[in-house]
Amino acid sequence: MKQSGFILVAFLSLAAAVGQTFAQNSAKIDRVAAVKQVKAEFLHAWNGYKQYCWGHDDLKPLSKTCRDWYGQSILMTPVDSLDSLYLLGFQDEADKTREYIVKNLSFDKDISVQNFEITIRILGGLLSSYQMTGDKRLLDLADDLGKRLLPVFESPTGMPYKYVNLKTGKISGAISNPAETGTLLIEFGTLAKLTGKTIYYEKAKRAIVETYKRRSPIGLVGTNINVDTGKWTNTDSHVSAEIDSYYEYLLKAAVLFNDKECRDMWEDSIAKVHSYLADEGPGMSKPNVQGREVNADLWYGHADMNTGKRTETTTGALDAFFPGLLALDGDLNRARALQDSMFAMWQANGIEPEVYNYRTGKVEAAGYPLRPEIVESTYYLYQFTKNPKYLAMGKQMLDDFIKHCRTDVAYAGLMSVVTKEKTDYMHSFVLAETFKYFYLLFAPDKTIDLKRTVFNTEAHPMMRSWK
Ligand code: DMJ
Repeated sequence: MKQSGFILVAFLSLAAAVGQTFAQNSAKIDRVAAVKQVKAEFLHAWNGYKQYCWGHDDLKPLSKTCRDWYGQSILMTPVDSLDSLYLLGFQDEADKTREYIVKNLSFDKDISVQNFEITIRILGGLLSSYQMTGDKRLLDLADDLGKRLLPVFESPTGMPYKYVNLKTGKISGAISNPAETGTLLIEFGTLAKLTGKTIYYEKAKRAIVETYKRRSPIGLVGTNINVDTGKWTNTDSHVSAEIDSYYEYLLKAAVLFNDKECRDMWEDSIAKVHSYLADEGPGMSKPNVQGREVNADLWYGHADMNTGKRTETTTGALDAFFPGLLALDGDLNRARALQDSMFAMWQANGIEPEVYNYRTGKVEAAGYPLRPEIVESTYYLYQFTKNPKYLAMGKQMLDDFIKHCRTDVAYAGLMSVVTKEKTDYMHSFVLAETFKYFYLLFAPDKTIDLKRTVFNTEAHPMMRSWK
């Protein structure tokens, strides 16, 4: 357990009271029934993708048309979904999908892809499915992909360019961000361990170290950085989009690879995040848009990375990974308090927005593209506390998710959490992550051994199968 200040202790009792009331008001959750429900809904979404877009990257569930990210398919949804199919127990479907992937997926394509997205979704998906099945063809695909992505690291700083052409190796995109320069080590490191090719580990490790090295004198990182010059082009610091999973991978690389340097970078960084980004204490929140009080007193906002001065009091759906990360680190006091805040943000509109101002209670970006982070945190909180309150929280989220986002053929994001108007897109992470974390929350406690397994940021489980 980490240190907590006086203020933290004071408001935690309030947050705990809120949590208790919620737990008391919640009927006991029937986990077996919830698992059944999650599996049925996962299948509904998967079948919709299959019916309308099999072989393409993603389904557009309202128009029932398809989207390929780069004009030709790299089987985004099948690869991203494969380990979920296995984990949720759809063995036959998974085996058929695996055969399809192995026969049809080729990276010998003249397309310029985004290294970060391809790494977390495709490389991560291939590696976890390889570990689940032992099918060496998946590891060969991962190795081929890894080799084609390697040119991204050839910048003067060692931090990766954003894009690379899979056929020619041509790189582009010098203005990047910590999430894209620092969210690679779990996948490249695992690839190194499984193939014996240490270069993968070395390149991704250097990228995260070089990002850390450029932290400000007060220990924060900004939003955008030029990988050619190493200079920041946007000094806004936070735990949200473009930075979030940089912090996630500092801790997770320490856990998965027992990497002491990553552990030290994490310890140093997280202390600075608490110092400069946390807003804590009673009375933090204003009444929400529907006029109800938001009972939560720990939030993480934005500050300038050089001065530490608060710039925004906004959070959102992406930030909701943070309670789970704190729980993984053993910081359960903050994790519990922040999870209560995030759930309050969810409850404000019956589903969470992309950007929420916790001082004013205003929704500042109303979309909800079916993000998983809050469910992920609920899963970690339950695993590390065994408090049934988190099962009840998760069930509420599941019911809201189904109510507002289900369509006749699959699931659709929301244009606005206020109006609940839908948008014509189902990201592959719905099957890779959102349903997986719902499933794991309600599944038997030991389904995943969190001592040996780390989830990459796309929820692909990487198992420490090496010494
Ligand atoms: C996913 O692709 C990953 O979780 C990533 O880290 C953030 N964005 C989406 C889900 O919201």
